[in-house]
Amino acid sequence: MNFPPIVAPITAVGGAVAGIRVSGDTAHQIAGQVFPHWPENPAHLQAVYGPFITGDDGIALPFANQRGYTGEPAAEFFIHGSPESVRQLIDTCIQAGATLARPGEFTERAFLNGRLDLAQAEAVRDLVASQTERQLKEAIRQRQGAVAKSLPTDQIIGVIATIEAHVDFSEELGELDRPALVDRLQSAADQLNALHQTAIAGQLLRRGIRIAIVGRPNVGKSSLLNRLLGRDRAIVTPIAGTTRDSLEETIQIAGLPCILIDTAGLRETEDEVEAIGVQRSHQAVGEADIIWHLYDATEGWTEADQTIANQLPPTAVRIANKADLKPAEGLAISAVTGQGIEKLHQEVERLIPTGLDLPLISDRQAEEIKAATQTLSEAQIALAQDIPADLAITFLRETIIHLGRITGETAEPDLLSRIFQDFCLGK
Ligand SMILES: Nc1nc2c(ncn2[C@@H]2O[C@H](COP(=O)(O)OP(=O)(O)O)[C@@H](O)[C@H]2O)c(=O)[nH]1
Ligand SMILES: [Mg+2]
Repeated sequence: MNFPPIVAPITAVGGAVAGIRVSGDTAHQIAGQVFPHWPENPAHLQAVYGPFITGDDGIALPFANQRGYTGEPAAEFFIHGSPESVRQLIDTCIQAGATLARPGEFTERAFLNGRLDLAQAEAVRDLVASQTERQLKEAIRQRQGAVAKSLPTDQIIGVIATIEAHVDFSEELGELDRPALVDRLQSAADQLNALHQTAIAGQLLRRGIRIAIVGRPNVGKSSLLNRLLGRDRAIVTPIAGTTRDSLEETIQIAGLPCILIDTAGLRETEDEVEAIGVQRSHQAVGEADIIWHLYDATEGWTEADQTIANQLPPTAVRIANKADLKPAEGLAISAVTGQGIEKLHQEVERLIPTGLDLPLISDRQAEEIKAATQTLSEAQIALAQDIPADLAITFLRETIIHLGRITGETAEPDLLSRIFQDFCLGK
């Protein structure tokens, strides 16, 4: 294939060291022009230290054809992290024949060169963006190919082959065993359904779990937020109504990304500013994945707490706070001493259980799986009834096309460019 050389920084601005990658058919020649110590026959991954023609010094790292990230001959340079030094080296590479890479172009090349499938390429983006333990773990698993492995593509292709053989050699092979094929397709359908069910957890893992902390004034909502954050973000006072606006903080709970929302409370109020806060609280509750309804253990469950509970969905979790002052039934915690807080961690973990065999798919992948499930079931219907087998083949081919869009085998160019556009420069 013909891949003109491209160049871009691969590290973010602000570090002590900066990395730059050149990739393409003539990457090694370009490296030779900007780095005089570049070896005549560079060995894969054999780093060389020396000066660049820009004046800065650093390390040049060769990648042999089909061995590096992009699958093309490539070179990576590590120099001092000065933005000016980076700019000069990139300019020099451009003068030597490279063009500046588009965002995502390195990964796009890796895909075009067969180093990654499309789901793996998307996982690279997730991997780089991951900020919590579970996000990282899931992105690594998907970058290793977990999505493609979980698709029943081969099973479906097997069924297509069986039907085609019978269409072509109907005399030799006899009647098509339609019920057996419907069964084989059902196991593929079950697999697709199971995979589709991971999409909700996948979405939560990518966007973060929204947790609204609600309750009447002074029950300790802000104190709980501060306890979970490990620092004093929200103002805590013994005067009711101090948190007039909702506060949002992103933290990691049980390795999961969580957006905690300390609401202003849900009480009726004459104060105009507080009223806006109350309005926002209702919105936060509506958008939340988890609602923690705090009440004061020293006062017990009061009528005012019940009034709030009546405005909440039944999924809201009742939590007795200030359990250090008075023991309470059910889920009891203390925002001050930290007792019982680990039970809240478990509440969060339930949304994205650990140890799932299947990858947590993205919304895009879920859409294709849904479409694939649809055409697969039409193929089953066609086979179950006395409809010519060609129609079933048509539906099964459509199914394969939908699944192929997940891995990129059947992805149209505009789908590819849409996906790679989402990447940052240097990816
Ligand atoms: N002893 C004890 N006091 C608490 C606890 N949580 C909050 N408080 C106190 O209760 C008061 C109100 O807390 P705050 O977090 O501002 O309540 P909010 O209005 O619901 O946000 C403050 O004086 C806190 O120090 C707790 O678990 N134990
Ligand atoms: Mg508060």
